[in-house]
Amino acid sequence: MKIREIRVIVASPGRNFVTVKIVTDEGVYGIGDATVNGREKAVVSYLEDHVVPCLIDRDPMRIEDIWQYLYRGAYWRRGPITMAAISGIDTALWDIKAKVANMPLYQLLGGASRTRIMAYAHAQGRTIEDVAEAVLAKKELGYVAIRAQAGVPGFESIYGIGSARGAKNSSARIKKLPREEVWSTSKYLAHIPKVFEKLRDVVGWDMHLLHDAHHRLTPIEAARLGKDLEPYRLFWLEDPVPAELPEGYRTIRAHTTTPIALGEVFNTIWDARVVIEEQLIDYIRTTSVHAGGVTGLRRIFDFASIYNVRSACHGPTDVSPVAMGANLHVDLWVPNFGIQEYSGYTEATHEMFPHAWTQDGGFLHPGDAIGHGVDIDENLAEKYPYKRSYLPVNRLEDGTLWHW
Ligand code: CS2
Ligand code: MG
Repeated sequence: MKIREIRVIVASPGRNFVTVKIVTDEGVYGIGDATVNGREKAVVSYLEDHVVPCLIDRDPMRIEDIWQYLYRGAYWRRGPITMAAISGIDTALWDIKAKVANMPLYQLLGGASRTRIMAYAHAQGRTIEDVAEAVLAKKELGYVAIRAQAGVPGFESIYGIGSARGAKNSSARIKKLPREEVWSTSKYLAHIPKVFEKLRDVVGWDMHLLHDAHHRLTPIEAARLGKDLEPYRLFWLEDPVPAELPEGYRTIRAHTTTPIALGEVFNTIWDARVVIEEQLIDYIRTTSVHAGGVTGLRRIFDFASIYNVRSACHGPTDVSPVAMGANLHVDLWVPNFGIQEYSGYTEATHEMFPHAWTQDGGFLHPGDAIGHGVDIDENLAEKYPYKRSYLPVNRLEDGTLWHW
């Protein structure tokens, strides 16, 4: 079997997605997600200009060799663009291999370790009452784990609660440039414990509550937040501190028993090494599209398993239904499974990516179709052309650029 053609499809059924389709000389094909939110075209060029020409006529069964060829062979290793390109190719190759083997991907990985996959939903609101209402609405849908994000009094727009009506620079939105938000760590730290106090009052204790700090704190601030949230027994506190300096997590760990989750911007096992090896985190949140496909993800989760760190694939709306499908196969197999993020898709996205994976209340399953079970409708994709779009940026009240 040989790789005959690789197509890179960019479409925007509500948001931009980059999808790789590898077609073999025997007609079997595979699909992979290669989306990097706000930098989509860089991955397209990396694939079309540099990767695709090297793979034509290669044997698609040699997944590991192709992974190593693209990782080691490029000399310039790691980084979100390179690794998303490798991820797209790798996931498509696993799809092909599982189709040839005539089995769902999770069988090829070693078979199911569980019957269903616990997912967490997002709930958000500007006021504490709004968040409580949003959490109850997700509970009604059958979720047993919910991430709660709240507005901070005095700020128009903040991470996780969407762009407010009055968001500062609406002219930026009209020009489709990054929106700018304002942030104050001290106001946030004073407010968030009150949010979770109220949420426990409202939903009780038989519900997993999660919170995402989106890399905005210093280690000692995160340690304080972890301590202040201890009475509310969070499932986790996510991304408290940027992980360029993983040693900072030692401070957090030394001060709080609130579980810590990290990894959505990690690309490789090397990014995750210190925090896993020193048991500084409880959940590793890498995802197939950003951490080297099924091959990369499996390697990270296996490594994490010997340090009591559990899996928690990143799964926001910018991780396409293709990567979601691949994640779910890994989730069903992985012995040290923790949880899967699921924040849903637009109807157009579901339609453009027909998928075998299913949702039942707060639980997901990859399905039993052969391969990873997700396809792309290329005719529909043509109807949704790429739209330039950016993530917001964040500034402190005095204008200093801060982490978004
Ligand atoms: C987030 C993401 O899902 C999450 O936990 O942190 O929404 C993240 O901001 C986006 O994926 C960035 O593209
Ligand atoms: Mg996050």
